[in-house]
Amino acid sequence: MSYSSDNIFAMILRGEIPAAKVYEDEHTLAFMDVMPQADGHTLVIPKVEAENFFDIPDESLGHLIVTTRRVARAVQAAFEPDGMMITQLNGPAAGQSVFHIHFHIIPRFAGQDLRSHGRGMADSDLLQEHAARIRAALSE
Ligand code: DGP
Repeated sequence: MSYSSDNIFAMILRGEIPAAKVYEDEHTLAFMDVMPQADGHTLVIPKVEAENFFDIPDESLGHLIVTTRRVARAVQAAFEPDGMMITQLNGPAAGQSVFHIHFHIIPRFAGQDLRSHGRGMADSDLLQEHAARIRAALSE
């Protein structure tokens, strides 16, 4: 499959649909997952057109992983989870549903199961509140 620019994350990058943004720079964008598997579930995407881990250029992957760690540190500070999952899915068989590469940052709380992947829309005010908490931690 080759990259298609009509995916939902490309639309967010173009400003065609809204997102609760937490961080943006020249190469990357981070925003709240609209179907969070846990509170604080954040997505990080590159601005380059790439479908998955295999077709993203090395340099862009470098920017993407550095931003992912930066945002993950802020999520850690904002939500104080017991652990943190950083995941990245490639292909429908692996569960990928949006074909613009992204890393998931998913806080894990002891004894708390994850909510289902890609199901159940969160309240948009709550997502904005969570994004504000992460942005505050980023600027500390
Ligand atoms: P994956 O299945 O790994 O491709 O993850 C895609 C994630 O994107 C999934 O957790 C749900 C989330 N998602 C789907 N549509 C939207 C959207 O329109 N906005 C936001 N913020 N997240 C979305």
